[in-house]
Amino acid sequence: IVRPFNEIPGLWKNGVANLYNFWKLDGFRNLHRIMLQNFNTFGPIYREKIGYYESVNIINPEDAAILFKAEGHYPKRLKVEAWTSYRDFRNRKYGVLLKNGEDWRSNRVILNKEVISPKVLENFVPLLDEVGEDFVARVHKKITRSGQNKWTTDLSQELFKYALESVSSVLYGERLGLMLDYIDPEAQHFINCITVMFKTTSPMLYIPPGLLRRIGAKVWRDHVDAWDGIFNQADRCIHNIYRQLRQETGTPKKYPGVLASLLMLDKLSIEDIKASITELMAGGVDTTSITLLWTLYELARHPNLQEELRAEVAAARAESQGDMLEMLKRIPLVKGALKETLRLHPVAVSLQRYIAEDIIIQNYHIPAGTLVQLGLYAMGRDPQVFFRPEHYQPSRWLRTETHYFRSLGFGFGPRQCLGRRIAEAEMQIFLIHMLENFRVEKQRNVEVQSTFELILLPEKPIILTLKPL
Ligand code: HEM
Ligand code: 2DC
Repeated sequence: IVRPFNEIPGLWKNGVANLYNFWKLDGFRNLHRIMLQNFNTFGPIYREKIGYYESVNIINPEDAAILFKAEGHYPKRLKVEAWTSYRDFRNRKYGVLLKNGEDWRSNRVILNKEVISPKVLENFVPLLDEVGEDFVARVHKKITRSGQNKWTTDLSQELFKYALESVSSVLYGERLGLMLDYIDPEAQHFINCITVMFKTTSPMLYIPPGLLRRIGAKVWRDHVDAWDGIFNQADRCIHNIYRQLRQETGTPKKYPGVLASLLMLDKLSIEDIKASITELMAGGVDTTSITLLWTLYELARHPNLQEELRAEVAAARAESQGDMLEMLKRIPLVKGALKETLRLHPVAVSLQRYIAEDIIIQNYHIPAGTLVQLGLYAMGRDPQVFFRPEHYQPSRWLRTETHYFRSLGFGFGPRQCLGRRIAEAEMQIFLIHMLENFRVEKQRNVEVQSTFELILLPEKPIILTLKPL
């Protein structure tokens, strides 16, 4: 017999008291650990209310399958009110990230063709390969300058630049020049703004931004400044391309980038295009760079695995005579490594949907309209789901274990990450070039944990040493 919604275990009766306890536990930065602990206390399903944020949380892949089958035609994630409030406040259009319903679907279908369909990969790969080569050249230069035949550093700023350069080259078909010694201060400002934007979002998941705005709270003001910086920089890039396109006559020979393709296609309004391009540009920096940093960290901790990956890349290079598109088809272990990184260090602590129909999970009835969250971080570390979850083992993604609803780092279905193809190609190409040129080592044996700043980030700097092979 199915049990009613109100019997789901958890703390959901007093949102304000729960918010107070959450705050005491420093929950704004520990969300992932608190979720893990809640699953330990309540089992594979629990209900929760913190401030005004109410949800049902699940952890099992089989339950995730039920959730995504009930997502409906217009899948809807948790509404991040800080982001919609900013756009309402500044009178800016929502892009695909924030749109819902038919407006979301019609925009998403057109964007899919230009951003995530398999056929665009051949356009992206040469652009991304060039950025990868420039990154390697930059590291070689740093190593030479150090005079020690190695470079020891916190790579995060370098990786932010690599990621912004990569996503920009694909979106605009042009280089920003971030792999050079002197970089445009505006670009550096854009990078800083993204970090601040994410960081200031997390408290506003639980305290309504409208309220914070009325009382003139600092988080809200910092959040607005951060988005202003993001939009200003994106507007400049977009305007540049728009102007070039209007001056050009005839059709260009080479691939002109996602933005120019969308403008020429003429199926979305300019305002819709601007809104989504800005989101793609902002979404393409911290996500891939942090995932790459975690991957280098894991490879530094597992030197034998690092050699195995290097051998795979060398064989792939030989078999494909350097054709990068071909190479990407011959590196299953490198792809497994990226999946393994996202399992242990996911960018998104959870996936969520407002379900479109009633469902039954763990024998509890859950009514349509409920916000259901899959605890992605908790699932990745659950020994019931992954054999020896604490082991970083890329080969588990090759054959041996079942993958059913287990590889969800980019989300699922029609609402999954729009930047997925860009992110995957960019990260694979980065690892290929790094493995071909450098050995990655780590100083001492320090474990680095995650901290929640809307996305999960390393809680302290990761210091790595790069040595030429
Ligand atoms: C959405 C993860 C990189 C742009 C998402 C979602 C996840 C995610 C989990 C929500 C999916 C869902 O609800 O099912 C990641 C990870 C990345 C990454 C792990 C890299 C390691 C990127 C990049 C871009 C991007 C590089 C831009 C080029 C977006 C956009 C959405 C999204 C626009 C919203 C799509 C929509 O609502 O239709 N991402 N992402 N992401 N991501 Fe990413
Ligand atoms: C954060 O409880 C934790 O890809 C919340 O590229 C639930 C939640 C909702 C939406 C998620 C967010 C979490 C993490 C960051 C995500 C976001 C959807 C898209 C965004 C996963 C899990 C991200 C990083 C996008 C960001 C695009 C940019 C323009 C802001």
